[in-house]
Amino acid sequence: MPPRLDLDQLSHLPAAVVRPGFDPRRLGIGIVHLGCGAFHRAHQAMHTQAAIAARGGDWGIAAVSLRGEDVPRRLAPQDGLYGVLVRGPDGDALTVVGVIRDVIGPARLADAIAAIARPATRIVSLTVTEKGYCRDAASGVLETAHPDIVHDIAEPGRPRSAPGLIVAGLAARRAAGAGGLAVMSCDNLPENGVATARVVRALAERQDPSLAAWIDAQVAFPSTMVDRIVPATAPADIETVAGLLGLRDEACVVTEPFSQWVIEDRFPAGRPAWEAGGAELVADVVPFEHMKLRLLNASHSMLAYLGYLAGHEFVAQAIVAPGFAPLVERLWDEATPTLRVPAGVDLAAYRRRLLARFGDPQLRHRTWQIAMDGSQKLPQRLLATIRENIAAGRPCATGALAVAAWMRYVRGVDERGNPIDVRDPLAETFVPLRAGEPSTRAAALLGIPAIFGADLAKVAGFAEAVGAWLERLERDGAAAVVRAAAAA
Ligand code: CS2
Repeated sequence: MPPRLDLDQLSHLPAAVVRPGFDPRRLGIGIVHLGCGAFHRAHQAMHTQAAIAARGGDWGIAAVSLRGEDVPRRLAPQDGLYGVLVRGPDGDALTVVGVIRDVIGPARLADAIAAIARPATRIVSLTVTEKGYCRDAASGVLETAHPDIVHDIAEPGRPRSAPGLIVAGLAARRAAGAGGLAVMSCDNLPENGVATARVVRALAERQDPSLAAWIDAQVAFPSTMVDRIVPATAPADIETVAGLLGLRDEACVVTEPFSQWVIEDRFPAGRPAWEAGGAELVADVVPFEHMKLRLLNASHSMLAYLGYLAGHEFVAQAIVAPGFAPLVERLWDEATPTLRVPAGVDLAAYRRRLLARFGDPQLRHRTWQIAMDGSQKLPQRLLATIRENIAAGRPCATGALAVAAWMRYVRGVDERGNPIDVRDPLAETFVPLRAGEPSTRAAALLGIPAIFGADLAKVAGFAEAVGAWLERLERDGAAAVVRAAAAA
């Protein structure tokens, strides 16, 4: 077996491998990042590496893994180094990333709190997925009954949740007199800065109202739009990267050439020169977030549910199956009137590019992976558009089909009678709603306020439309429904 990638190996890498462009040993830590999954490693970490290579600065990252020791176990023996394999039409490019300078697992969370309190730390960023915010997905309010939040209120010094860790870190920072900083969400939530501020502030208020006031005065919560498709790393990817590196890399990621990062420029204690690392710094991120969530992520979720049900393991298989691409276009047509298209964006070109990205056969992106946590994703991806269209008297039939596809999926059994591994924080809530006629089930699921709010179940005709799609999905199967819906 080849030796492991680490700092000592950095000067002996094959010539074709791109190196960090600075000496990782001499890079100080300026960012504490929560959630060190494949997406962070292929997106913010790479842009930050490019910014440091171009303009310098001690913007190394202390990466915190809240959920488990798997990522620390992979990264720590490699001194935080890992490879990003970008697979493009013109071939593969492998970059070794060296910005992660510390890797902190759940066993060392006291070190994460201390890292947030250090004066040299100027940004806390996070990619903890939608459910990591412990909020009611429909209203955005902190879920005070969430077991991790209950725990963090009882034991604020030993947090389990992302909001709990941020509050504990900020409390320590205030006590240390280290001043304010920016807390930057990089998750797929609209106005993710505002969303983060809401849960952090609500939790701080419970613990110490003076801390909440300090946060209001000292901490900025810039919003961001992030976009790069990064499937979970598969064992075959680790083998491919080992072949290219001549070294074993247990933390590598494989991704597409496309990457976009739009950042609201509010950083009271400074930031890396991300504009030199491929990011766009803007005053208003909201139009970018809506465009991305309501086009890319909305169609991704629809493709995930319908694609999985029709027997497609990967997005690239679903998108070329009969009817799927035209149906995606219909969903985008419904979403388009709700968008404020950002200046300089050509929507038709954006949509063409999205279809090409979905169809990239080198990206083995599982429909099952995207189908996960639907209860946390539907509101901002599909339901916001549906609500706006209903209010304006515009059609939303394709959106209703996407919702019905989610309902069919969470029934937990596929079209061949095999069980579906439904992963969702609300999975227990769906179980009792699995029986009965499609129309009854649709109405019952629409009655979950944490997903659909109090309004959607009551909108005249919407429950019926969803119920009718659900009935067709159960009678005819997803492939036939997609074909028919695309041709109608
Ligand atoms: C996907 C996203 O898993 C999902 O829900 O829709 O992770 C998607 O790949 C990214 O947002 C692309 O930027």
